[in-house]
Amino acid sequence: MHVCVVGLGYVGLPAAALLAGAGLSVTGVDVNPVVLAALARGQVTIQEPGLPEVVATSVAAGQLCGAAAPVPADAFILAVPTPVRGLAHKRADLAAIEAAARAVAPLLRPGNLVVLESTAPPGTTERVLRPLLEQGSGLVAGQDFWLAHCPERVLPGRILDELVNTDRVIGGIDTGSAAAARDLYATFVRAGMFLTDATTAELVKLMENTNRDVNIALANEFALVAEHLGVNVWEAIDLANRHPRVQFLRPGPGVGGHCIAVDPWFVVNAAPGFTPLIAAGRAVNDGMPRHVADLVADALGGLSGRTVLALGLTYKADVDDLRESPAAGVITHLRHEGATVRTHDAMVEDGTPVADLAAGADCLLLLVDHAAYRDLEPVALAPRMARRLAVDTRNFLPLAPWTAAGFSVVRLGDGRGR
Ligand code: SAJ
Repeated sequence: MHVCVVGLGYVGLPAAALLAGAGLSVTGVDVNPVVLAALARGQVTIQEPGLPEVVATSVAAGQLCGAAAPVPADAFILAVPTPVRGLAHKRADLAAIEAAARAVAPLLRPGNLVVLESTAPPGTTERVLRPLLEQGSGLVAGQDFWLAHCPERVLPGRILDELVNTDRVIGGIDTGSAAAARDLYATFVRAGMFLTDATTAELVKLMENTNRDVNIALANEFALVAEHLGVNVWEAIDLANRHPRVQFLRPGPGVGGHCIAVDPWFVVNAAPGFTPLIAAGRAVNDGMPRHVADLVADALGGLSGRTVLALGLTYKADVDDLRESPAAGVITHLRHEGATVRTHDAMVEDGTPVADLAAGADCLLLLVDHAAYRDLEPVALAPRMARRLAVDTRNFLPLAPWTAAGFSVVRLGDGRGR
C-alpha cells in the first residue's frame, strides 16, 4: 500500500515515519525545500525526541521518500497548517488545506482514501474539502473514494509515543469512509479507535483544546486573584488539586503554540452567539503577556533604561517551536516601554551563554521552564548583574538558592509580601 502524506511538520512527518515503519510505502510532500533536502539525507529539521531515528531508519529502508508535490497513491493524509488570521476577529486560514485538496484531487482514483488530519473548523471536511476533491477528480466521495477526518492529538515532546498509544477519533463522511481510515491507522495505532461522523470529529478535537485553554485561563485568573489577595497561587493550586475532582492546570505568561491558542477561535467563529466563556478564556490568556510586563515594570520601578535578560522564547518547555509564543508578546511590551531586552533560549540558540548575557542586567525574567535552565547558577549570575532581581513566570526557580545568592524573586501569581 502506498500512502502520500501532504505536509511534513510536527504531525505529518512523524505519521509518515510510523506508516513507513509499519511497512507501507510512504511519500512525504512538503513545499519547503529545506525539509525535503533534509529528508533525502534521512534527516529532520524539527526537534522531537525519537523522530530523527525513525525517519533515518525509514528513509534508509527505502520506505519513506520526499516529493515537492503529491503523487498517485492508495491513501492521502493531509497534515497541513490551519493558522488564524486577524486581530479582533480571528478567522481560520484554510488556504493550505485548499491547496492540498486541489493538488490531490486530479490524482484520485476509485477506491482511494483521503484523510484530513489538520485541525479545522467544524464542517471543513464536508463543506470545503469534499467539494474541492469531487470537482477536481470527477469522482463522488463515499461512492468512488473514501473521505474522513482523523484529527491529530499528539503533544509536542511526546509525539511518537502519543501517535501510537493515544486513542483516535475517526470521523467519516459515511461509515465506509470511517472504516477505511480506521484500517489505515490500525497499521501503527495501538490504542482505541472510535468512529463517528466528520463534523463531530472536528468539534471533538476543538473541544479538547478549548477545554485546556479555558482551564489554563482559570488558573491564570486565579494567579491575578492571588496577587491581589496576597496569596501564593502555586501553593493554593497544589492544595485545591488535592480534591479528588479538581484538576487545575498551571498559570503562566500566556498560552502559545499553534493549537491551544488558535483552536478555540474556530469554535467562537462557528457559534459566536453561544461562546462567551470560550472567548473570555482567550482574552484572559492573551492578557497574560501584558501582566508579566507589568510585573517586571513594578519590580524595577519602571522599564525605561533598564536591561532585562529574558530566558525562554519558545511557546513551552523543551520544544524548539516559536509559534504564537507568549514570550514574544512579553518582550515586545518591555521593549516598547523602554527596556533593553536580551534574549536566550536553551532550545533555539546555542550562542552567548546566559552568564555573559547577565552582565549588567537589571532583571532575569524566566519565561519558559526548559529543563536546561535547572542548571542556572544564581551564585555565578549574582555578581554579574547590575541588580539581583529574578521574575519567574513558571514557578520554576528554586527559592532557597536564589535568595541565598542575594536575589529578590518575584513569582507570577505569588502575592505574598507584596
Ligand atoms: N500551558 C500553561 N499551563 C499549563 C499547560 C500549558 O500555561 O498547565 C501553556 C504552555 O506553556 C503553552 C500552551 O499552554 O504555551 C500550550 O501547551 P500544551 O502543552 O498545553 O499544548 P500543545 O499546544 O503543545 O498541544 C496541545 C495538546 N492538546 C491537549 O492536551 C488537549 C495536544 O494533545 C494536541 O495534539 C495539540 O495541542 C494540537 O496539535 O492540537
